[in-house]
Amino acid sequence: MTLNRSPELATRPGAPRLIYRKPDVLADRSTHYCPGCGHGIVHRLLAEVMTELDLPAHTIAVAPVGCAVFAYDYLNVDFVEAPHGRAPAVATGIRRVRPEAFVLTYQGDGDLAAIGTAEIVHAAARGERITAIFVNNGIYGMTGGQMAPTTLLGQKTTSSPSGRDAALMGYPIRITEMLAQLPGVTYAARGSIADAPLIGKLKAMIKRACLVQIEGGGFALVEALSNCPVGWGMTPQESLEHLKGPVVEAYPLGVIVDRGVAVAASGAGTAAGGPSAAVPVVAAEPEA
Ligand SMILES: Cc1ncc(C[n+]2csc(CCOP(=O)(O)OP(=O)(O)O)c2C)c(N)n1
Ligand code: SF4
Ligand SMILES: [Mg+2]
Repeated sequence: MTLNRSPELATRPGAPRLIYRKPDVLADRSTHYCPGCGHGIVHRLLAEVMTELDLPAHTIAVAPVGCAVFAYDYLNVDFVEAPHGRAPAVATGIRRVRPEAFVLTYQGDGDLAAIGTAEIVHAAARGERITAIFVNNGIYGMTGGQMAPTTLLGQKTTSSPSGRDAALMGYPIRITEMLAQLPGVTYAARGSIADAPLIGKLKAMIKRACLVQIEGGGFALVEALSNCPVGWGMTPQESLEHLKGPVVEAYPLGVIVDRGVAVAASGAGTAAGGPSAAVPVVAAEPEA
């Protein structure tokens, strides 16, 4: 489809109207993600929010190990690649030496809720002024679909071929609720990529989590319930239905805590300072 590129075309009766444009911060390249994978949706939302808040030039992001390891190829911002699970520790170091930067972490559930449990808990407890994006697809996608701490009871994976059995393998962890109890956490919310309205709400959560950092708050976390059609053995469409059914029953959507920036800014972990001169301060918008 040809889109409007000139005022002359724009005024022509019946001319196509531009209603969406890919943010420049989203790299112009095809991705390695499997068809229907939710990681790409989360990348796009991050690109949109960072653009709307004028953040790309101020951002230092930390990429995970897992399927999103190549996030640095898709988002045109400065990136550091962290060893598996260590993104919050690497981000803490960045925060210490670059107090003016906008610091973003991106992690999967194997990364954040298994191998990196210690790092995420202590970064949250310290109230690090970091925006953390947690993509929970309930599985180790990259390595062949093994069970993660977030895997549902009864879910079949390559390491739980008969289904996750609580007696043998324990219960799923709602790590966002666990972290939300810590006073260093200014904001914690869970959204989903399952359909367009939910994607809109997820975007509003990501925006709020970015604004918390811009305005000098503490740790801000957004969990995005996502799919892994390949690891789940489903079609992309089936995986979205599954997300809207059993997954959301186990992981309820919504804002879990929002302590407000003023409260967190006086607490521990915000010694790096309030809003930086280099990062623009933007008023919060209501949820989509
Ligand atoms: C220290 C270490 N242990 C294990 C691995 C192997 N490994 C790479 S990715 C991965 C799982 C990633 O799962 P998740 O974080 O949920 O990301 P997804 O691929 O599902 O998005 C594992 C176990 C590794 N790279 N480094
Ligand atoms: S294995 Fe799963 S998480 Fe990884 S790219 Fe494919 S669908 Fe996405
Ligand atoms: Mg995963």
